[in-house]
Amino acid sequence: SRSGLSYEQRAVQHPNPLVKKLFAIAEKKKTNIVLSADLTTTNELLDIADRLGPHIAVLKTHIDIVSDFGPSTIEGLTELAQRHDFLLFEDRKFIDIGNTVQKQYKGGALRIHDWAHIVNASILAGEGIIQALDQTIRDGGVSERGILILAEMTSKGSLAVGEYTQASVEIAQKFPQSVLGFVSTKELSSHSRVASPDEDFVVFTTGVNLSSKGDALGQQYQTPTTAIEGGSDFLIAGRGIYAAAEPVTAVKEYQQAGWDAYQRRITS
Ligand code: S5P
Repeated sequence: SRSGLSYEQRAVQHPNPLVKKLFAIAEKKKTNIVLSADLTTTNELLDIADRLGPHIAVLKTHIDIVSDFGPSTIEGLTELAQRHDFLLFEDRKFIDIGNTVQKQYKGGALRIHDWAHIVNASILAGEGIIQALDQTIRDGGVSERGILILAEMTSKGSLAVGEYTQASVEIAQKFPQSVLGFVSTKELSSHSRVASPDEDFVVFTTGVNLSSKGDALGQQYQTPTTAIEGGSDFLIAGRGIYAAAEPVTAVKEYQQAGWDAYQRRITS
């Protein structure tokens, strides 16, 4: 792991062009925030993306919750991602057999591969799912596409622990061209039996909130500081930011907390 280096140093050393771009954005905008923009209409989604775009490195969508989804949703997101320099992450949580997942990724009404730089997948069904997504990425004719493996979950009673999490790491290591890293609550290199010294998987951590410990449906939160101290590289936050009375003020607080914690980690 290279979690003790600056984003700039990691950008220089990383072999994957999409990860290089992600680290370069973090360094330039001084942010490790991934906004979980769980808004349910195109207008609300694009409005929050435009207002908070300058403060985030990645915008994470659940595109299937947008009630009026259509071409203008994607055109708007793509235009804002370029204008404010952030990446798009569709939180699709692919989980099916490889053949089905390829269709869900490339086709359907959502055409996720066309517009989302990053997607995530679970390994419940075995490594074929990652093989399938990897194949689509390598044959897809579009550069800058990657996968995060959902190696843990933040919800109470999650079964993605122990050997399951370890298997997530081992499958990631077999597909280094397209697996960028993990969605997990902490750094996972200790779960690997065969970590190579120059691998640098990126850790995205969800369940991040500055003022709440959880919700009524099992979500469990930690703070930006504890997440970064635990080895997280990018903080995924949703309601803590977009549902705040002043989302712009809130995103700046998360941005500062996440950035300061990362600087402390790499200088200590
Ligand atoms: O383990 C997980 C993985 C994910 S991707 N726990 C999560 O909460 N998520 C997602 O992160 C979830 O689907 C939601 O979009 C976001 C958390 O939102 P928040 O409002 O609780 O910050």
